[in-house]
Amino acid sequence: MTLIRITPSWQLPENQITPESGFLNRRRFMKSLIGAGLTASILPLTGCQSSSKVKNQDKFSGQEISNFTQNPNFAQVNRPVTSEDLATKYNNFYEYGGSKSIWQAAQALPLEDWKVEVSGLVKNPTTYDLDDLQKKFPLEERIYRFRCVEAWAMVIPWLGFPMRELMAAVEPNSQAKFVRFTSFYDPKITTGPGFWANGYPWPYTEGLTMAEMANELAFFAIGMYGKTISKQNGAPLRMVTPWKYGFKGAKSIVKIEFLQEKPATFWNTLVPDEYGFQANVNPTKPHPRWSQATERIVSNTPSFSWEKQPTLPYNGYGEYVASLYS
Ligand SMILES: Nc1nc2c(c(=O)[nH]1)N[C@H]1C(S)=C(S)[C@@H](COP(=O)(O)O)O[C@H]1N2
Ligand SMILES: [Mo]
Repeated sequence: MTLIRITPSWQLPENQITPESGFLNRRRFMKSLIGAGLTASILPLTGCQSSSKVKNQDKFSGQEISNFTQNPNFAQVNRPVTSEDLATKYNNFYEYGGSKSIWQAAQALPLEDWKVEVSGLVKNPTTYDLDDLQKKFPLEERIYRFRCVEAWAMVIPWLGFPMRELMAAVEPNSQAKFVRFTSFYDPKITTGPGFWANGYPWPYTEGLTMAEMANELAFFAIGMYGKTISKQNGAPLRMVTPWKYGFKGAKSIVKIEFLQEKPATFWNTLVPDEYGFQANVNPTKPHPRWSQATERIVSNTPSFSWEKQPTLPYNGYGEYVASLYS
């Protein structure tokens, strides 16, 4: 096993410290304190205790999957696949903490009796359990580029099924224009960010248009690296939309709703000018606080030495998705 050394956040230059939490200015901080009441700040302690009772692994996280095909259209990209160690130890998952090192805290996620409710403007509302999800949709592997809005990039071999297979099963009706994805949230368990995130618009939600969801690229991952997906990467089911910034990819999904109106989403509600609903990877559209022209390839070296490469429009997937936005 390779030993990973990720530079601790206190060693990073200022511009590399978790910019997704960087908007936390004093005004918002005060607002969240007032909104939540100071007593709520003792909650994280209770959460730590309950996490030790939860089983670390079961068949829906970290177990080998054998019955999948490799999709030949997505068998490789023009850079190496990120090591599994790195992809599972450098994460954004605010429910379990505000740093990149949340993989242990995320083991508190309880997968037992998980259900995914698919509802709203559909002909066949369905609640799936995880056995249903693994059996109903043929599984394929797709190697996709991954680009966080913070400008770091990885390459991940996902296992799962196209979102449009699920659409075909539940049959959205003609009124459905948007879909909202909701992540697992339980204030006793998802205590990671601590008191500063009280008053935030939990649970984490994201959304797509119907055309985006029906696109060939849009994918539900239930696995990665040949195994059921790790908790820190969003077990048991997460969204993968490789032409969009990573924050679009809601993890640990419990609900999928087809709607007429554009849904409010987590980051867009908090910081609308930085996290647009559309949020496609775009080198010519800078984030208000940094350029998006280049990206840094996450590797096992200290982050200041990470290789810089030009950002590609739609993260290199323009041939699949550019027509959605013309
Ligand atoms: N529920 C939930 N989903 C989430 C997040 C989160 O904080 N909570 N972070 C998002 C962001 S900002 C990114 S970059 C990706 C990170 O995915 P990874 O940890 O698997 O690389 O997850 C996205 N999905
Ligand atoms: Mo992100």
